[in-house]
Amino acid sequence: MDKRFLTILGALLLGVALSAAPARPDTMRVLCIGNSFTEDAVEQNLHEIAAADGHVLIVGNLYIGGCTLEKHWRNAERDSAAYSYRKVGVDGIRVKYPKTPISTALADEPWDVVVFHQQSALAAVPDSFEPWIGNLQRYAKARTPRRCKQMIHLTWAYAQGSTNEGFARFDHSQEKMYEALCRSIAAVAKRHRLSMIPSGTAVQNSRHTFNRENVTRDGYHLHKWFGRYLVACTFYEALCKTSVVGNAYRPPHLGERRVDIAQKCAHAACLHPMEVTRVDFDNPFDTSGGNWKPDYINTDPAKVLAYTLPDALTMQDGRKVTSPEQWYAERRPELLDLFETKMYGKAPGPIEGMKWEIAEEGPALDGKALRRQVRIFYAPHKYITVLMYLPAGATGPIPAFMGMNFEGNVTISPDPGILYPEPNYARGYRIYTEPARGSQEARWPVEDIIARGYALVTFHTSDIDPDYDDGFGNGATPLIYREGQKFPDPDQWGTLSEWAWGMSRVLDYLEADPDVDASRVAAIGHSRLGKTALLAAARDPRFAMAVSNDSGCGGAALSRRRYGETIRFITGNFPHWFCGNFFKYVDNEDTLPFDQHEFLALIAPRPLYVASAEDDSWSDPVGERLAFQEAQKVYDFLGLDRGLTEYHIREGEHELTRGDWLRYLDFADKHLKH
Ligand code: GTR
Repeated sequence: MDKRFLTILGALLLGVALSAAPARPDTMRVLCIGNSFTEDAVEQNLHEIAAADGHVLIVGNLYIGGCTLEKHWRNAERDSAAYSYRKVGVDGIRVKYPKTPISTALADEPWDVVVFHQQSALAAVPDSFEPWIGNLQRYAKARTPRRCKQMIHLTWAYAQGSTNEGFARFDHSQEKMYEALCRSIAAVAKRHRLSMIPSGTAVQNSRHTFNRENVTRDGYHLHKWFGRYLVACTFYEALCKTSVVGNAYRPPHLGERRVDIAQKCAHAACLHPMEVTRVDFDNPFDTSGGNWKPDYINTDPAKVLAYTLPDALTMQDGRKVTSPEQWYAERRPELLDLFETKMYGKAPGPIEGMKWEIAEEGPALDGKALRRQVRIFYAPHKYITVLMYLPAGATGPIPAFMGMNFEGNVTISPDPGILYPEPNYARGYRIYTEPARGSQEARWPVEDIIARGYALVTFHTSDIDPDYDDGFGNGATPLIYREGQKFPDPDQWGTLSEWAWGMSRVLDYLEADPDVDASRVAAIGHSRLGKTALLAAARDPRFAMAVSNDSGCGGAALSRRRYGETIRFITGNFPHWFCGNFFKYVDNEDTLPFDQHEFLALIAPRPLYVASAEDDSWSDPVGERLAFQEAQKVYDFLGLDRGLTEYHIREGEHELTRGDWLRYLDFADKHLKH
């Protein structure tokens, strides 16, 4: 039957106007019989990538979430109008046609390619394809032009730690799932003479090349910018047989480096569809190993470029700060506002009527401590699980150290009483299994802390915002959104600011905890969490003290020194940490209206401890010390005692050690003990 007639018939049946593309010889028409993985793969970017190379790609996706091949076949057999048919037309605009049967979509265009997609966990099970794939092939063949090619989608393995039920089939192992997918799809492709779109390998390439966490957004669906672009690149190259490397299309919100990585990983997958390739890319800092190329990053003290620091005691309008009162009333608020709007992003205030519940309490550490675990609800279904250790038998409210942890409360001590997060709550982040218990113990000398009469208060970053670039959709991020807003404004919070806000919410709780004196709480943190502790204390004057351990770039280190980690690298590796305005200062440090010495000065008049490590050149120990010394000048100007500020540099690497803690405890003894 004439295809145009069928199209018109289909359109009439749907009551909408589906239209065949004008016949340009280089037009390619691809129809997917798919599901949500297909939605991630082809409904965005693909048309644009092809257009950048001068191709016209018409893309159709017959969508049912989680659809299996068996169900596709049943739907075909009954001609059931079960699909949301999405079509990206010649103009690149995506239109959704509800309640469409497969037959109508097959008749909608003279398709050049039909791609079959199995449900993501079943795709690794060859038996699950039979006899459905053969039936569907025949069904499609009878309704498409003779030249129409048929393909199969090699989908991707889930993120390690994914809570998708299908993951159990692979013992929750990403590698096992990937290998099973390859075996299964290769066998099906051979048996049914299908060629393959190796998305699963592209995803795996990227995991091995760059960052294991960044490809998916919830543990199995693709990250909205990076993962989707990566897989669209793979489709493009597999369909159009043109290398995607160097393609000029730029998806929203992806830096050049991740575009480069995605293109190369997709290309490598098309060249070697069944093996993982770790691609070379222009990566000055290898996030997996910490090796950076010296030509990109300066770690040579002799090569530090000249710079002039802004004067902490000069207002933006050029006026000199002439009195401590003026500092507190004018300059400090001005600086805080600049740091909030140009670097970290503004956070909302406290949560009205915030609720909490004691989830667990009991003796711990051989009776030396009382362990208390508290859930603090900051949004419906969102809460922080705070883990506290208090010296057993403490009488009266005591001072405390509050610091977030990187990998979950269970990692800070082998104490078997520490609660695991509820599985669904940790969705899409790392898996919490028994072996993780105590894995970060060396950073948390709990016994020393309680023996010295302090409470330790800690919680996991993920409870506020998981530490990966998810497209600003998860964690506390959406709390600030107006209706319809999907992305923070350029001056609204990034993850560091969210975490700091979370520390303040925990302090809200401590104000109600009778055993802790909330007016004597030190904010402490290592590295990215050192940046966070400084921000929390800068913003929230209730914190009585701040401790920055190796906080480096974006923490205690001067940005203008461009030594070790720079704004370019930190925003490239962690685009979610800062607010949008901060990106203006990439390679443009001299135009910053402040530098980090002024960030440290925001802690005054409270005690401030900054620490560095000799071998931690990535954090620029010299830049940390210089910033500290400049901040001290503000303390001096304010007439504050020199004992309120302390700095140390110790031998060794980027780490928070017991030795560091012992010094912080000594310092706290001077300031937080009555
Ligand atoms: C590094 C990052 C640093 C620091 C560190 C950490 O990869 O470049 O800014 O935050 O991570 O938090 O351990």
